[in-house]
This record gives sequence, structure tokens and C-alpha cells, in this order.
Amino acid sequence: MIYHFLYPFYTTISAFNVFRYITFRTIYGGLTALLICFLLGPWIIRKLQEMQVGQFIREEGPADHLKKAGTPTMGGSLILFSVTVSTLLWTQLTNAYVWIVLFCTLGFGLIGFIDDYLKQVKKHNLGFCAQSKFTSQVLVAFITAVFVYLVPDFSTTVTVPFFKHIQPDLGWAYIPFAMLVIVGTSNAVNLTDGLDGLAIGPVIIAAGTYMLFAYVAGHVKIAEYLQVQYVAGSGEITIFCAALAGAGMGFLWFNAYPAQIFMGDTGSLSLGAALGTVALITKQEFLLVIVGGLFVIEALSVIFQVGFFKMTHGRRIFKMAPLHHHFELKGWKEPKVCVRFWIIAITLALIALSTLKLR
Ligand code: 57M
Repeated sequence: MIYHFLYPFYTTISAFNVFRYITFRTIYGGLTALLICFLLGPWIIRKLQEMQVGQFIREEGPADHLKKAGTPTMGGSLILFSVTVSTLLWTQLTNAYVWIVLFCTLGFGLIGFIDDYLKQVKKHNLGFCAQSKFTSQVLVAFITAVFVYLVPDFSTTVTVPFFKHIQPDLGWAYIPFAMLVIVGTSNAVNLTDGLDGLAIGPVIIAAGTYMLFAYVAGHVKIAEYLQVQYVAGSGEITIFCAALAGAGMGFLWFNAYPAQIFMGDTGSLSLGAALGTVALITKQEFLLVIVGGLFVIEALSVIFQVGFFKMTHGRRIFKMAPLHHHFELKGWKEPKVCVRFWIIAITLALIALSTLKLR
């Protein structure tokens, strides 16, 4: 919005020329989202407490978690508000990718909000029934995938990390592939959100990583030099990623151990969907397996645990899945699990960035 209102005046006020630069708008997009979270955080925590939107803690979880009962949840609403306001302020509103990523992020946020509301406010322990929740996710992901597919000149090839000459063209099959990326990432982040700061840390790291990939993909000369696919218009997604990281840092201020607020499915489902959509737009789909490797590891730990449990009629691979609970039950304190998982996430992000040269 600022771009449209202020940049045209650069002929009279030359300083306004700065609004044309994605780098400038990225920095202030991130800072705006961070500031909104800082300013609204205490207020929203008080409001959620007044509304008694407190987390219900399941008995079968780690004993340490029982003292968390009543912690305000649905904090994802704070993240989504900050990201949306900052994105609308700092991006070019004529950019289709901006509206597509906002649609998907807010669509999944609404699904999570309904689930949180039914569970925490209406005290329906199961919340949104699993089938309705999954069907809603598939529907939002389908609409998003069709929107991306229909963007003029959007390529339906997929990029394989480390192999620049392998770029299979999926054609119409890109739509189901894109749906899988969005729904899979959304649910992987959801599973990961089980300790204070555990999910939001890697989300910040992944958003920061894709911020760089979006800038490269949207810059014709840099994309050519690094031999990555140029995606016209994807540069504006750099600003969205910065807003995501900024809002995530603002939320982490309150979600750090001992958490004053949880993000809820409102946050976890939407943040995962946002990362999945960004991966599609920047043509770095498979790279998400590396950038979001921690989410993949957490989801695989559940898949292996449940599969092994069923195959062996009751035996477990881990003390408890997802993996973070296994280390908790091994005696690691919550902050230690969290920081060590962040270290893994940062390492994976650096490996992902190295693919820009190792190809
Ligand atoms: C999402 N939700 C947290 C909070 C957060 C199939 C099975 C693996 C499903 C899985 C499950 O229920 N996943 C749901 C994880 C929950 O966090 C809430 O949910 C939102 C995210 N969706 O924002 O509102 C609990 O996590 C803790 N928490 C924090 N700090 C945070 O910042 O401490 C969350 C955020 C919160 C709080 O205690 O209540 C969750 O863990 O449910 N199930 C599990 O993950 C369960 N694992 C399990 O059953 N393992 C089995 C089988 C099924 C694999 C096994 O290993 O044999 C664990 N989670 C719970 N109880 N709650 C263990 C049992």
C-alpha cells in the first residue's frame, strides 16, 4: 500500500524513491510485523485469559505439561494479524502471488481457528472433527494450487536440489503435487508445535531462508547468474517472508519457555501452509524437505511410531512421538530440546542455501 501511495511522489521528494526497492520494503516489512506483535502481544494474552481460552492438556502427555493447563492458546491470531497488516502495507498490491499466499495462509488459519475455538472455547475436546478439518485443508490447498497454476507464465516444472538439469514438468499434475506440499507442510508444523518455542523457531528460520530464495527468484540477473528459475513477480514474496519471520520473532518473545501463549492450530496450520505456498511460488518445492527438515523429521517420527506400534501390536520405537517428546522423556528439559532442535533447523537452512552454489 505504501508503495502505491508514496513511491509516485519520488519526483518531488527524491527520498521516496527508496520505496521501489524490495530490499528496503523487506526490512521494514519484517520490522513492522515484529513491532505489531510486540505492541499487541500483552493485550491479546490478557484478552485470551479473560475469555478463558486456555489450553486443555491431555493426561497421556508428558507429566511436565500438566502445569501448562490454562495457558492462553490461539496466539496464531496475533501472528496472522501482524503478517497480514505488514504484507498489505509493504508489498505491491497488484501482485497475484501476494494475494495467493495470503489467501492460503488465512484460509488455513481459519481452519485452525475453528478447531481451536471448538476445543478451547466450546470445550469440544475433539474440536473440528478430523475428517472435516482435513477436507477443509484439501479444499483451501486445491484453490491455492489452481490459482498458482493459472498465474500467467508460471512454470509447472519442479526443481530438484543439487541437480540443476533435472526439472521435470508435471503439467496439470502440478496441482495435486502443490496440494500435497501445502497440506503436508501444514500438518508437519502442527505436529512439531508441542514445546514452548519449538515450532516458531524453525518457522522463523525457514521464512528467513525462503526470503533469500524469493529475492533471488524474483531478480532476473541474480537468478540467471545462480542458474535458478526466474519467477517474474516472486520478489514481492520476499516481503511476505520477512513479515512471517518478523511476526514469528515477535510471537517467540511471548512463546519462549515458560510460554505465556501458544499459537494453537490457528498458528501452526497457517504457518505451515504459508511455507508450503512460498516454496511453490519460488520454485523451490523439494528444497522444503531440507529447509523444513525438522518438521519432516517430527512427522516421520509419528509415522514410524504409529506404523511400528500397529505392526508389532503395541511396541514403540520412541518413548513417545513426535520426537521432541521422546527426548523430554529421556530427561532433557524443554528449553534444551527446543534450542537443540533450533540448531538442527539452522544447520539444515545453511545446507539449503548451499544448494544455490552446489548444483
Ligand atoms: C498438535 N499439539 C500439542 C497448542 C499448540 C497422531 C499424534 C501424533 C497426534 C499428536 C497431536 O495431538 N498433535 C496435535 C500438537 C499441544 O499443543 C497445542 O496444539 C497446538 C498446535 N497444534 O499451539 O495449542 C500441546 O503441546 C504443548 N505445547 C507447549 N508449548 C507450545 O508452545 O508446551 C504446545 C505449544 C499443548 C502443550 O502441552 O497442550 C500436543 O502435543 O498435543 N499427538 C501427540 O503429539 C501426542 N503423542 C502421542 O500420542 N504419541 C503416541 C502415538 C499417537 C504416536 C505415541 O508416541 O505412542 C503427544 N501430545 C499430547 N499428549 N498432547 C503426547 C500425548
